[in-house]
Amino acid sequence: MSPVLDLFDCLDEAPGRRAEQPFLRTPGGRELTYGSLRQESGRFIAAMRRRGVMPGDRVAVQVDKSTDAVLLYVACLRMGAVFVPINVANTPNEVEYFLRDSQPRLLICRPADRVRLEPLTGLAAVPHLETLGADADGSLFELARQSDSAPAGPPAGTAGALAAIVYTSGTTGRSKGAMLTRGNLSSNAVVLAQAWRFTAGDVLLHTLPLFHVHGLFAAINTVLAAGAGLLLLPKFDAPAVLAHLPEATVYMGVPTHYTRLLLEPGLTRERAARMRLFISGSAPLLADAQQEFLTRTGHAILERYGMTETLMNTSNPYDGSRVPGSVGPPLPGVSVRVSRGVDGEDAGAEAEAIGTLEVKGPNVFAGYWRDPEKTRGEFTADGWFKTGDLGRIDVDGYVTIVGRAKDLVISGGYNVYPKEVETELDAVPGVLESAVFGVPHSDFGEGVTAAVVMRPGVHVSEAQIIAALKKRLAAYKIPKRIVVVAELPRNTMGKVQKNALRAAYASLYRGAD
Ligand code: MCA
Ligand code: AMP
Repeated sequence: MSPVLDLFDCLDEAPGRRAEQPFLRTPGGRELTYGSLRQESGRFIAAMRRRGVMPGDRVAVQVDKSTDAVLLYVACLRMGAVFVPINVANTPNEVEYFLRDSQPRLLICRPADRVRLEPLTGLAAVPHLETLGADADGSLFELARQSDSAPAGPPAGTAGALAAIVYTSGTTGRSKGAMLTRGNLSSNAVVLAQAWRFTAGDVLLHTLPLFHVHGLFAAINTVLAAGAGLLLLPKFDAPAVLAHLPEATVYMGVPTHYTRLLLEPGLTRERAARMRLFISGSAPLLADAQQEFLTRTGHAILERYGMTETLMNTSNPYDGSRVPGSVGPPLPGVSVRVSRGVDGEDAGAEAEAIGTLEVKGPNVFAGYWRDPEKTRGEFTADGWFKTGDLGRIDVDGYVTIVGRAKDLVISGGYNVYPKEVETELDAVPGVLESAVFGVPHSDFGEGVTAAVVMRPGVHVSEAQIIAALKKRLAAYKIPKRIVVVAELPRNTMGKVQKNALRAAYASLYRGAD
């Protein structure tokens, strides 16, 4: 593959890009052209420089989704700062860990969170705290408003320079910062824009959060790479999506978005008539949902497969067969192989063998922030990244994910690592031990579920345990149900048998969601 131009260094130089080309619009009436994207992000660059932010400095951001949040992201990338997005659902306890680990020069939070996050900046030695609201407000917004738009400066870096650190939990329960480079972001955006046939005439209806790879990189960077437009909604809401479909040409969502859209009688062929593409990812899309969507709208949802550490790996084709249940062939420049678990032992020759999927390509991250040991453990000796997903590749090169080797629950497109929840559960007074697992949930795909063993003679209610967890963990990680059991099922080695728990509680949410 030829080297890819840096997406952010050449923001306004892309072929065919004109300053008056629309970039972003909100239902509230905010509009940005590509010219004003450059101008307004330049004000955020100036504001951050006034707080001493230099290329390579981390900027941690926990703000509501808004036009200014997009401008701030673009500003960080243009000036070579390292963007560290934080889910707004994360509790101060979780945020403190991200700050201590990433050591940002600047933390930007919602105006209302300033009081509760200020003490953390002291604890984690973060030099500056500013705020950014969703309604053109906040101290950083004011600082930007009072600043002249600054140029990005010299090209921010080589393909290997760090662009973002995105935290992802792990099997040990401790979050790790995935280091994504400018080359990772640029190459993936260019490949996706081509694979999904984005043009300057496209409008992406954007309802995803801005603190994950899907809403941030797969969505916004692909739009930037094509010089296309965004219709930015503050969050996913099925009636709002239907209301705005006629103004858009592309939609990207997680399977829960599609299941919720299918519950709307207004989802019809006529509503979707102007759309050219619906894309799904982050979690498995059920073939039934795929089929029903096709019947209702005439559109075959295009499913793709990605990861925080690798950005997008595979995609069903734009032209050609979009196979329900498959995530499609590897994207151009990306290689995927099936390994049977021993480093370097490629099961590819044995057609359709199931094993762990391993990935190589310009999309694969540079490792975990300040954790070379963990990084080494996630790569094979011959340099492939171990995804922890189980899959097979058919004779036409299509990848199908059949399960996960990693202990992970995906709820509504959010990853929940059981170990992190178990650690907090075990710390609740009265709880002796716990096991967290996922079982089918018609809205979230999988529902986070816990089995707990209580200390003898102690009674703590499910509601009390949930209240204790909510102080520590983001709400989407909280088990939807906690069942009290006399003991956890274990194998002869003493290991908890989560399969047995998944089987025993498989119907827990049937009819209840
Ligand atoms: C919200 N809640 C959830 C979830 N979302 N519980 C479990 N799982 C969830 N995903 C809980 C809240 O904590 C709250 O609980 C209650 O539901 C209502 O919250 P609200 O914010 O109103 O929920 P919602 O608006 O209905 O959100 C559901 C959602 C959202 C729209 C599906 O979760 C979402 O936008 N998901 C997308 C996540 C995403 O972008 N993933 C990409 C990761 P309580 O009432 O108790 O407070 S990137 C990735 O995976 C890779 C790279 C890839 O391939 O893309
Ligand atoms: P994250 O760590 O949040 O980036 O989530 C990445 C994980 O989401 C992958 O390792 C897969 O397990 C899962 N995932 C993403 N896209 C898909 C998909 N289309 N089908 C099944 N699982 C997916």
